[in-house]
Parts: sequence; structure tokens; C-alpha cells
Amino acid sequence: MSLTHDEKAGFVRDGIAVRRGLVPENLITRAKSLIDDWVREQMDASQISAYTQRTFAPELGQHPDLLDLFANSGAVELATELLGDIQPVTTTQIQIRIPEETLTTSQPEKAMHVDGVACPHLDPDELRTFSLLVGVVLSDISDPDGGALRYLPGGHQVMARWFRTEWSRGVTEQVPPQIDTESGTPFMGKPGDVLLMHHLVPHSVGNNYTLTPRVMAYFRVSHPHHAQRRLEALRDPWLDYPPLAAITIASPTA
Ligand SMILES: O=C(O)CCC(=O)C(=O)O
Repeated sequence: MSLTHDEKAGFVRDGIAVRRGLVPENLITRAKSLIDDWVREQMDASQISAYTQRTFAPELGQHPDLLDLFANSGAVELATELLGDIQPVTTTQIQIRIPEETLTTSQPEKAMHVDGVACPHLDPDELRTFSLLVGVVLSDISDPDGGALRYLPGGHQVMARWFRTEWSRGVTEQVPPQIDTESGTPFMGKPGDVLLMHHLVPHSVGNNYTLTPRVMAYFRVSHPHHAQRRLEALRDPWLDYPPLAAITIASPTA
């Protein structure tokens, strides 16, 4: 399992790589059935806001059938190829966008942000950053209005510049104004597709106006040194990506 030179160059330029159909069907079926059971039997409708901020199915965060989506699908190899070395991944985040029509309370949208910086539910001084977000599609996402994740290709460069020149700890804005107003590219896909997204790519998510829940499993992957240099990694987008050094040197705007 490996990324082509074009995929790596695309990742340097856009902050994104997508591998369609990477996760085998049996892993998707097991994960989906666990989540469906949780929704039917354990989901508390009054907690939709809290699940949206953190994770749906918190009880399943360390379930081996969910961790397998990353560990036994080839995704771990792709992440390691980008970062050189990774910290073990021990939890899964499940994000469901519930069809508006079936909601009894509203599900908050998420404005453009990068994860772990100035999160509305965290102390603005606290950084909960990582190096790479890996998203596994668990439902059919064929309508951009179906609660698709929206990302800004190339936004990692803008964010790094903002962190270097304007931002400081305690700032409550999540992104600079020119990014806040962007609507982003919807990430569409089918169960088993995998998104590899640089930690500085801004993204948002809106309501689901279809009749089908949109389900994603996310894995937050860190370079082993990330925790000791969170601030530096916000300002230098390639600090956590030593294997990409040759490509980033060849394209200096990256
Ligand atoms: O896909 C989603 O629901 C949004 C995930 C996200 O942006 C987050 O959890 O920070």
C-alpha cells in the first residue's frame, strides 16, 4: 500500500489525498452495524449537540471493529508514509449528520475551523492539535446538501501563514475572515472511501437535508513529536511530514 508521487504532490498542494474504496467491505459492514445498533438502542436525542462537538457513540470509541477501519485497511500505512512515523491511534470519532427531517432538536453546524484550536467547547488557550485527519466514509454521500464535510483545498498554507503572522494563543477566532466566508468543497464518497487531510486544512459541516444519515469515522493521527511542538506545527505545515521534504522544497509556496 503506498501513495504515488502525484498523490503526494497533490497532498502538498491541496492538503488532501483521497483513496476510493480502500477499506474492505467486511470491515465497513461490521463498523456500520455497530453504529446502527448504537443509534437504535443507545443514542440520547437530548445529547445531539454534545455528540456533534465530540463524538457520537462515545462508548464505542475504542471498539476493535472501529479501530480496524484505520489499522487493518491500509490507511495506517498511507498515514505512516506521509508522516514517516506515527503515534499509535487508540480512538475513533464517529460523526453522524442526522437528516433534518427526523431531528427533534437542532444539530449544530460547524463553521470553518481546524481541529484542536479555539474549539468552542475548549479553553481558547488549550491546543488539542494533531498531524493528520483520516476520515472513513461509512454511508453514501452523493448529495453535497447531505451533511458532507466541506474542506478548503490549499487552505493549510493560508492557515500556517495566519498562525505565523497574526494569531496568538487565546485568540477565539477559529480561522481568518477570508476563510470564514468560504463554503468549501464538499467531500462526496461511498462507504470504504478514505480521506487523508492535513491538520491545517480548514473544514466545516452543515445540515443534512437528505433522508439518509451521513456517517463518517475519523482518526486523528500524530507524528510522535507533535505533542512537544504543537505551536511550531501550526506555523510550519511540514514539520510533522519529513518524508515530504523533497516535494515541499521543490514547490516553495507549499
Ligand atoms: O464530518 C463532520 O461531521 C465534521 C467533523 C469535524 O469537523 C469535527 O469533528 O471537527
